[in-house]
Amino acid sequence: MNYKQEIFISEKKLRNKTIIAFIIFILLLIAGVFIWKKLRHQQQVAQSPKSIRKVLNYNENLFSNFLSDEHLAKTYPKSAAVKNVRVNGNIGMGSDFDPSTWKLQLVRSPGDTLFLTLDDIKALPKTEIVFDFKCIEGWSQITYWGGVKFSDFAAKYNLNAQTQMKYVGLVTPDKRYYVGLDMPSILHPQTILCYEMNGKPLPMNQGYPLRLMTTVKYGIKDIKRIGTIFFSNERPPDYWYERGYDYYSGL
Ligand SMILES: Nc1nc2c(c(=O)[nH]1)N[C@H]1C(S)=C(S)[C@@H](COP(=O)(O)O)O[C@H]1N2
Ligand SMILES: [Mo]
Repeated sequence: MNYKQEIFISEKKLRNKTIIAFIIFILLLIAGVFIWKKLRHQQQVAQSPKSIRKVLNYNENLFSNFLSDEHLAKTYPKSAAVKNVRVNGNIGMGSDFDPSTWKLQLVRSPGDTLFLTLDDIKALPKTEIVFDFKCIEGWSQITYWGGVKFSDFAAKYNLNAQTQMKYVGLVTPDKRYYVGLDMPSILHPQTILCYEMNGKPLPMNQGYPLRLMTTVKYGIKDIKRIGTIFFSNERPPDYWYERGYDYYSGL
């Protein structure tokens, strides 16, 4: 090979390499555009209201199937419950109260109030629960309670229309302490109208004759000494909400 031939061959090689590199470049460009278009399409699908609705429906199902009914708070054996249950909060618990004349006022609608005795309530199926009670102030205790599931109570007193509403309000007989709960929380299988603690009637300072007990809220919602129960589509007044706490106070 002479000098000229050598230059010619290497020029040819170089040209071939350039062509191959160019083809690869074009192919990659096409692939890039293709992938980009595909991604953009997927994003548009994801952003369309229809698919957001789908995701929401999916979440809704997830919540109603897995959380509200199946999502039960951890429970404990009775032996794990403390004997000395802390007493916290005495608003609406004044001594001007005669338990012997107490009746629960169940306001089914304005002008339709049932007056129920403790025996009426005790006649319903009893539910017991041992769980870790939590006060919003930062302490907790494993405690043991007995009463009737609010949902059983609602079934017994034909509260079908009432439980279609959004909220329940509960008030002490002197109206000084009051709470509002969203309907799913009051109908939760671990929410009870409670008349026993540690297998005995509620002590006076813990809400005798009847208090609320729920695993889905902080203790502020567990109103002691219930006088009246009513239903509403508006948020019922709530003592601690009025003082800056979260209305739902959920756990
Ligand atoms: N009537 C009434 N119920 C009440 C209160 C209250 O001050 N008055 N305090 C609440 C708070 S903040 C807590 S933590 C629990 C405490 O219940 P216990 O005293 O049985 O421990 O009751 C709740 N129910
Ligand atoms: Mo509390």
